[in-house]
Order: sequence, then structure tokens, then C-alpha cells
Amino acid sequence: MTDFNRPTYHYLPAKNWMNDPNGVIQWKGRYHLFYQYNPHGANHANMHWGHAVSDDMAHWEELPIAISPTPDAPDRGGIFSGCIVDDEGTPRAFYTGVNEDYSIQTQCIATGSNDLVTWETYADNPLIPAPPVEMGQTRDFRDPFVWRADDGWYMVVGSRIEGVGGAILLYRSDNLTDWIYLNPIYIGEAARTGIMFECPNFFKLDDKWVLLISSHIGHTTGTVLYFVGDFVDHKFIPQVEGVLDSGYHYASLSHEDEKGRRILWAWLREGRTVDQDIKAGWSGIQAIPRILSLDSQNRLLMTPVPEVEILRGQHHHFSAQSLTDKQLSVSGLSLDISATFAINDSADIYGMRVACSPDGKHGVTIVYDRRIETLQVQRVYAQSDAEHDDYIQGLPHHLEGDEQLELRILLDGSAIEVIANHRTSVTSRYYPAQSDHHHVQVINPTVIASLDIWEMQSIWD
Ligand code: DQQ
Repeated sequence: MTDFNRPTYHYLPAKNWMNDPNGVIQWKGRYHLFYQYNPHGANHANMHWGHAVSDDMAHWEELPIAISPTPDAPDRGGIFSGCIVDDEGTPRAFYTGVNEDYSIQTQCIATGSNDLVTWETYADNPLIPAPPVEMGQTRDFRDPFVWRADDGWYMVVGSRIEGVGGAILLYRSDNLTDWIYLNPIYIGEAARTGIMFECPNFFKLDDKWVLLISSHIGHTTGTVLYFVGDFVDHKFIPQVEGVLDSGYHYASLSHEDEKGRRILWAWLREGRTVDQDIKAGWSGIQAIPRILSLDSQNRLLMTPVPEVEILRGQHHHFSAQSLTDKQLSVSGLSLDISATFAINDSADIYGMRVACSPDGKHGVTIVYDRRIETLQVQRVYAQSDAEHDDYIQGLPHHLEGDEQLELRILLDGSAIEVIANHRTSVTSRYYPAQSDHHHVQVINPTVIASLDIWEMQSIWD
């Protein structure tokens, strides 16, 4: 029986568990995606780096596992997240090597073959055996992100200060193997930004520096935060901060591609129990990559890469005049939706419903409420059950002056990526109970300025 909850145009391996993107790089023109992968099941264990390659960031080919744990080495318990850099033509991967119970987390290096298919871990790993003593703890120290500057190589690592909150630590090296600790570039407050920071990214965008952090805060199990500011004398001075995505989009990793675009990748977690994952035989997908930029207020903007548009099939266009009914003639669970709403005094709520049952009772409502200036994703199952998340997701979303509401919705099986006005993102997971729970509705046809829906082609055909 077809698993209609399984996405068809987001990347996931043929089977088993996948989480964070690791070491994404455009190498000799091709996009290589490495990721946290368990070759033995659809649960989080036995971490290896899986590998897939693409010419266009839309179609993927799964390749053999890239990096595996080495018995008796510091990575014997798993190859945790990291990145890849181009060391004058030699690919070098940085990752966190862990012991059996993850209580020892160390920063390690591996060198890749010219085609990035085979990797050799360094005999003298680890490069950095433990966090600085002033962290007051030794367990949480992971996810190296490395870049080259004019005066050498730099690395940031996620960690935490006992009793304080998450911390991002800055290191420097001349040769990629000998690293010196400099200072934290950001220290959070546990109550506001979470007790531990994972998967830091630190990069220049226009004339600013951007720090991305994955943290466990609030209701959800993961939120990606961003900070924009200046980087002077090894110190980061944040000026603007925001939430990059408050949904199931986690462990984001960015890189600059050969066109000079800053591309963002992320793991889309599941919103169901581990038993359900194991029953399905797969867990975790990769988000559609997004191009990052800054607006005039230095807020982070995100736009799905235009490459994904090659998957667009049949197109349905609706104008304000042609929309008379809430229920649309178009249906499906693989859709790319672009909608613009004219905000005016006649209506308080604006949005769409997808994955609706034929009677309209169950499905996902994506709604902007102008009274509370909030974007929400509301999931309704036939009956609330313990196997699927159904809490209401939301983020503040402020429209300026006469700005219209622009929604981009990428629906794919059980994945829903929602981005409002390129700057507010709430990613969700919803598992329709029947394959005909695929109807699309508009909440209020009279406020739609324009609506385009494309039926998306599978990347595996
Ligand atoms: N996932 C990895 C860690 C990272 C976490 C382990 C984030 O390296 O901190 O699979 O999802």
C-alpha cells in the first residue's frame, strides 16, 4: 500500500532514520548533502554520516554511507553533526565524535576522496577533546562549524555553561588540526534561549554577521534562532534577533554555493511517536533549501531555492474574481502554493486549509489573525490521539503599513513548510488518515488578491 504520508519531493533516504544535515557543500558543481543517519533502523541511534548528491537541489541520488564510527576511537559511539570545508582542493569534514553514552563529545576531522564518496578519519582525533573548564560541564560540546578568514581558520562549537544557558565557543587554527580556544561569541539565558545550543552557524551576509542557533525552548522540541550583528576582534555584537523557524525545522546548516548564494538546509523532524516511525520504516526529511538574505531592517529573509520550481507540474491560478467557493477544485498532498491576501477592515482572519477531509472537518489550517498579528498552524485529527502532535503552532507576524500577506506553502505528504512574507516561518508535520484527505480550501475567498497552486512532481519518478 502506498504510504501517502511519505514526502515525494523532499529528500529522504530509502529507509531508516535521518536527522541533521551535515557538511553541505557544492563540490565541482554538484550539491553534496551529508546527514545524520542510522543504517539499522528508523530511530535515533548508531549515528553515521549518510550522503546524497544532486545537480539541482531538487533531484537526489543516495550514495553509500560516508563516515562511520571507528572502534576504540573517540567517535566509537557515533559521528555527530558538523560541516565540510574546501582546504585548497582537499575536502575536510569536521564532526563531533561521541562515546557510547554520548557523555564524551569531542571535535574530530576526516579527509574525503576527490569525489567525496570515501572518507578517512584522522588517526590523531580528537582535535579538541573537551570544552573549556569555565563551562562548568563536560558533556555538551558539539556540532563544529568551520570557515576560512583572511587570517586563518575559525570554528564555532555549540555548548552550555552550567547554570547559565547555551554558549557558542570560538576557536582558531592555522592548519585545521591545531585549535586554540578564543572566547564565547554568544552566551544565552536558560529561561529565554534554552539551556544548550546546538548546530551553530556563523557567517557573513552582506556587511553583517549572522549567528544561527538550534535550541530547545518553549512548547516545541526545537527552535532555530538567529542573531544579526557585527563581528569585531573575535567578539560578536548582536543587533537584531529573531526566530528563524519555530516548527519542525531544526539543526539548520548553511553554506555558500558557487553562485555566491547563502543556502539554508534543515532537518524536518517527525510529529509522531517513535513507534509510528519504526512502523513506517523511515523518519526525518530534509527541508527544501532556502536562500537567506537580509532586509533593510537586517531581519533574516528566506526564499525556497528557485530550483525547486522545476518540479512544478499542473498550474492552477485563481484571481479574486474567479474565487467564489471556499473549497477549491484543486486537491493533492504534493503542492506548492503561493497566495497573496489583501489585508483590510472587512476581515480578521486570512489563510488556507490543506490536507482537508472531504467533509472539511479534519486537516491543517494556516491562518493569519490580524487582531493578534500572529501566524498559526492548527492541526485537527479525527480524534486527538497520543500518536500525533496536534498542538497549535504560532509566531508573531507583523505586517507594515499597507503590506499584503504573502504565504508560500510547500505541502508534501506529511510535511508543511509555511513562510509568510519571506520572514516568518512555521514548519509543521501532519499525517492525513486517508489519501483523500487532500482537499484545499481558502478561509475567506473575498480577501484573496491572487492564488497560484502547482501540483508537484515526485523527485523519484
Ligand atoms: N543532532 C546530532 C547532534 C546535534 C543534534 C546528533 C541536533 O550533533 O546536536 O544526531 O539535532
